[in-house]
Amino acid sequence: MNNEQRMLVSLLPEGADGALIISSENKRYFCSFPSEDGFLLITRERAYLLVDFRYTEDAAAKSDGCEVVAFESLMESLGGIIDRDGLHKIMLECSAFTISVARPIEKLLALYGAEADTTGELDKVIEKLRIVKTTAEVEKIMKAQRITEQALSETLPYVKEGVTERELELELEYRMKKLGAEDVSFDLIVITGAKTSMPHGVPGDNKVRPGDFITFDIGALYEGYHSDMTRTYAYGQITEKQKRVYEVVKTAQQLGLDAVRSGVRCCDVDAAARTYIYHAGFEGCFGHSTGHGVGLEIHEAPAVSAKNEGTLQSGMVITVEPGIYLPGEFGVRIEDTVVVTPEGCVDLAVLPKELIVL
Ligand SMILES: [Mn+2]
Repeated sequence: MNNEQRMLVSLLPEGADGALIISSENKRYFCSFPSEDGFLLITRERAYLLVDFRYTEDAAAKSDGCEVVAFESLMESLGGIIDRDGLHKIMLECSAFTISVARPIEKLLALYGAEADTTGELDKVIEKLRIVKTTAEVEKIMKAQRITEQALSETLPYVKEGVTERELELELEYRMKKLGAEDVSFDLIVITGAKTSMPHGVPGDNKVRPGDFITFDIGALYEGYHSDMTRTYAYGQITEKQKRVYEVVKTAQQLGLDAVRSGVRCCDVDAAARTYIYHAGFEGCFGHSTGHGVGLEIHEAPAVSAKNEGTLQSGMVITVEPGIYLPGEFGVRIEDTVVVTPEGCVDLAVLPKELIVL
């Protein structure tokens, strides 16, 4: 067993004999092998990674702290372990199981006089472990961030009148992968002109035109870890209103960053950015939360939102990304990913945030 597995076991409630994990992110977290199919069963004594023939060789080479079990029938194989190890209560990773998989497992366990815990308690335990990152995890997020910024720097010279959002998006993806990313972190957002008022607009055939804002909300995936960053640039001459909105967002984002420190409530970081935007006359134009955790998933705990009264802890990795969106006109968002520290935070993004006219 490895350290992560032992930590999980130490947090299992009394009476639980093991945890059945199905998501590739959590398999990666607990045994370094993110297979899409099969299960990772972590008991109090040992861990089993159940994989089929397609993955056995790779799993044996890359997995950590577990016994690789090659199965022909997943259910028979799982049943055999439950029976042999005398397991009575197994907690399921509820957020990852579909009903069509969970029901047969409950039936299987019942055959051996065992039961499944489907309360979601295991998900809470795992969240508690994953919410604070180790140095090794932060290094991977930082590497993903370096790739993202390098790719964006290499792509900016391609921003010219007539180039499309899709072309810029492809250029970014190509460069990220060439720089060592295993994938993009999410469907990259590269939007121009009036479409920048849509926080999650999809790149299309819009061509860059003078007077446009261009928003890049982008990230790379590196060894399973995500990065997340947004920069908004101007192309050609923009209006006074555009400049003012940009400055309001930039200041709000800095106020959000300034509020980050271990012990501070997430809702207070949200409020620091939000209040400034609202007081500047843009109430109703910032309809998403200020940030979110980043790690093996692009959006994970903690939510940096008005509703979350939980406090930040050192080692959490979160985004600070306020925006102002004016439908039919334009939008601006600026986002950094930061590591929470006792004194404040370490900003993983280094690209400037002053208004840049391309
Ligand atoms: Mn984000």
